[in-house]
Amino acid sequence: MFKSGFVSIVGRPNVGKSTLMNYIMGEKLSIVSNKPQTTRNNIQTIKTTDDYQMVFVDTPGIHKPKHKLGEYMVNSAKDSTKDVDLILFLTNPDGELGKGDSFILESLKGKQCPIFLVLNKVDEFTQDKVAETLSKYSKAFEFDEIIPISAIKGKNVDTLLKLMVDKLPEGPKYYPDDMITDVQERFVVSEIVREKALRCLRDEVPHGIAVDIIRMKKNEKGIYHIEADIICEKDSHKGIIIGKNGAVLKKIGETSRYELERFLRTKVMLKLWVKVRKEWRDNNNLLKELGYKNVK
Ligand SMILES: Nc1nc2c(ncn2[C@@H]2O[C@H](COP(=O)(O)OP(=O)(O)OP(=O)(O)O)[C@@H](O)[C@H]2O)c(=O)[nH]1
Ligand SMILES: [Mg+2]
Repeated sequence: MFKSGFVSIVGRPNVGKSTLMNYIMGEKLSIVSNKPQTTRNNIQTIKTTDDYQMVFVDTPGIHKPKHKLGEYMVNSAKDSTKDVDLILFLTNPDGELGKGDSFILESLKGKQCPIFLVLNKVDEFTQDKVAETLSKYSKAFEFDEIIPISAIKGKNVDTLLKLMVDKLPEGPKYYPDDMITDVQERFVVSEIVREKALRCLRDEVPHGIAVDIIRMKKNEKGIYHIEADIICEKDSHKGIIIGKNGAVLKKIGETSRYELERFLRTKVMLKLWVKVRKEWRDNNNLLKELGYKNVK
């Protein structure tokens, strides 16, 4: 019997949703950073084996939105839980059940599909905290399974995967065997640059940046020429992104190029510019241009 189904991964920002999906896929398809609100779109990846096909939806962290981009992100995450076969609710075992998680759990009440509680980052917390968290969460919501894991170390992820496969219904192959994601190459390229920028920047800037690929062309020698704008909200941010003597921008460029070459499996020439677009996160037209589709 062949099994298949859709699995949505939801939770607050920064709990490790993208890290978990990448680990299960064995490939980095969704960007990761230690800053909250890293993922901005639902990113679908597909794992196909002889026995099953699982389609994962990595989602933006659910938070209180402060601008249109935030609303788009939270709506995307919530939409992902409609019509799926399984929901993984991720959180961290810090012993608390705060407002953010209560809000998400409230929105999951009444869903027909199984819901797992996945306590990620057990490597960072004591056994006591894990136990305390388990008891608080299992009182607040009736989960179908509860699994403590470490997505970064892969601890217990095999067990989680087995439990997930158990819950999958019998079904067809929705996608061809060799398809691992539904996102376009150009999107991954812009995300790689955004991730490197997030990682090179101080806390006040990251939420306010976007990356726009303005050119991406392979020449006859197989070398990719890529040009991209890093868009920020303020002149002062532009200065920070460029850095003293261009040092920060250079580092963003170098680290991006390294990963882009691995991803595209060829040499890459990368040019980056920094542009200021005041309040772009509240500008519908700019949001659409930047690929945040269906902004209301
Ligand atoms: N110690 C530890 N850190 C982890 C683990 N999983 C993820 N992280 C770290 O937590 C941070 C956030 O990880 P992400 O995967 O980007 O989290 P996310 O839930 O996708 O975040 P958003 O996209 O912002 O909603 C990164 O610095 C990860 O390296 C884990 O199991 N243990
Ligand atoms: Mg993420």
